[in-house]
Amino acid sequence: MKLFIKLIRNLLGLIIATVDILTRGSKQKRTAEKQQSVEAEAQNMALYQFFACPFCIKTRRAIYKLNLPIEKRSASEGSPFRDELLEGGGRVKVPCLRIEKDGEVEWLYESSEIIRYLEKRFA
Ligand SMILES: N[C@@H](CCC(=O)N[C@@H](CS)C(=O)NCC(=O)O)C(=O)O
Repeated sequence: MKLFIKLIRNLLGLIIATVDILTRGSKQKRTAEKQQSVEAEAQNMALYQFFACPFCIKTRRAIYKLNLPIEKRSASEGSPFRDELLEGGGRVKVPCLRIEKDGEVEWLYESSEIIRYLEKRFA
């Protein structure tokens, strides 16, 4: 039964992820100079996520729209990034945005918080 529920969840996630890719529209446009500086800032971030998680899809959609090349790290079972997330952030819950700034590392959980943070910083 547990396996069946997991299968249905993954299937739904896959459908949502596909619909998202087909409907996400255009990316934010910036001058070449501004885009370059945004890309440099994005290098100090990484999104820990599951491919089919609806909260991760929502967050990836916002990242796409904001035109941010943030690295995506799968936190699925067996991935070394899962242990990294647990050690650094304290729990395996996705999405989680790892932000490195001025030598400090912040682990930001909650899709709405992550999107709010990115929109405030980059929109
Ligand atoms: N309110 C959270 C929900 C995140 C969430 O429930 N993520 C699930 C995957 S879809 C998860 O990480 N579950 C693992 C756990 O809670 O231990 C958000 O918006 O980010």
